[in-house]
Amino acid sequence: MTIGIGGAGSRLALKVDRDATVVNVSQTELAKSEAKNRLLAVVHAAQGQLRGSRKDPHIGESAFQSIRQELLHLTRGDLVVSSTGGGTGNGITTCLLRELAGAADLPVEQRTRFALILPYAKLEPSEFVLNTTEFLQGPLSDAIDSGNTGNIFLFSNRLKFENRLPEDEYNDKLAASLNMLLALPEKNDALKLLDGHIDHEDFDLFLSKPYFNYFTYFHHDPEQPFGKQLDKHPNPLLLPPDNPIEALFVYEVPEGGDPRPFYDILEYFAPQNVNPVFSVVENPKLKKPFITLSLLYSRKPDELVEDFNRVSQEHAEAKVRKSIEQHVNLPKLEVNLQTEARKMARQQGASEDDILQILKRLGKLK
Ligand SMILES: Nc1nc2c(ncn2[C@@H]2O[C@H](COP(=O)(O)OP(=O)(O)OP(=O)(O)O)[C@@H](O)[C@H]2O)c(=O)[nH]1
Ligand SMILES: [Mg+2]
Repeated sequence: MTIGIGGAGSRLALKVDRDATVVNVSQTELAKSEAKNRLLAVVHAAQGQLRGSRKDPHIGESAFQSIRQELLHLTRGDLVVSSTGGGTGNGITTCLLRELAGAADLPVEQRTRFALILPYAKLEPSEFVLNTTEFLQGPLSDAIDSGNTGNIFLFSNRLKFENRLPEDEYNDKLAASLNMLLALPEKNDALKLLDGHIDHEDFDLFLSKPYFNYFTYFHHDPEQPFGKQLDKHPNPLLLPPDNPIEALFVYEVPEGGDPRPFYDILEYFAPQNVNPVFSVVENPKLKKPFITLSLLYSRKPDELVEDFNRVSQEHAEAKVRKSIEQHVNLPKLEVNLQTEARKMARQQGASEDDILQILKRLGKLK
């Protein structure tokens, strides 16, 4: 089952899985949710209970205690969906990650996967960016290092802001994309197998590794080099990947289609020392081959944070520039050096002419 934490996490989790459990500190938000399964985390400050944690992760963290046992139980082996910018999702997920970092080695089937929604630093409030930076650097990094998490999906809100998409529509896109990947085992079951093999266990094993997961899918053109096609068809909803450590793909060919181009894909990965897990299946509904590819990569959270800091720094500078231009009319300072020098000389009781001459000799005055 899927667990959605906080506002964004809950909305997306329900789109990924209609039976998802949603978690919030805000009674108001929980009451609005269509979820059948809702879990209220209790905050001691009365305001938080009604208004959420208002971007303060400490409130989410303190509320975690009230649901600790239940949440740990619910999330084992499942998918947690949360944003990293706000207070509730960030705070509660932080505590979950700390628990994982401190736990003894967890068996594969108990590892939690995380789908995280990162803010678009260029256009979102700086609190969201700061919360995210701390989250990536601290709890996420420690949990990954402990080896106790499953895959981590880093979704970005970039496209939502750049294309001005309504939130609901964007959530539909994110959910549809993630479900393309998560539905692969069922797809494999339903279609005729031509080569390779991925069963549910292989797939679960892949998803339970403590790496970032980047995936994309596109119609494959057997005439074109695979790397070029991969570059041409990124998944714009996810942060771009680093060099892959592992890969998994399902290659679908139309009825009677040629399954052999999948060798090109294996060849593409060979120099990178990656041996993909794969299956080749026949899909009678297709006219052209189609590939769904997932890459596991490891990226130092520091590097992620650096990207974030760079963008948010530019963002902050641009904001300051803009507000200066808009609100502050700085009088043009026209300093006449000769007048200033005379003034200084008078103040110091020196001869004005002597000072001017010295300055002229030094080339400071014309
Ligand atoms: N894709 C997507 N992003 C969202 C949605 N709602 C909020 N966000 C993003 O999530 C971040 C804010 O986190 P929320 O999930 O609203 O916050 P929360 O976890 O409920 O915490 P508080 O409201 O601060 O208590 C920002 O980066 C928003 O742009 C949503 O429905 N979809
Ligand atoms: Mg909220």
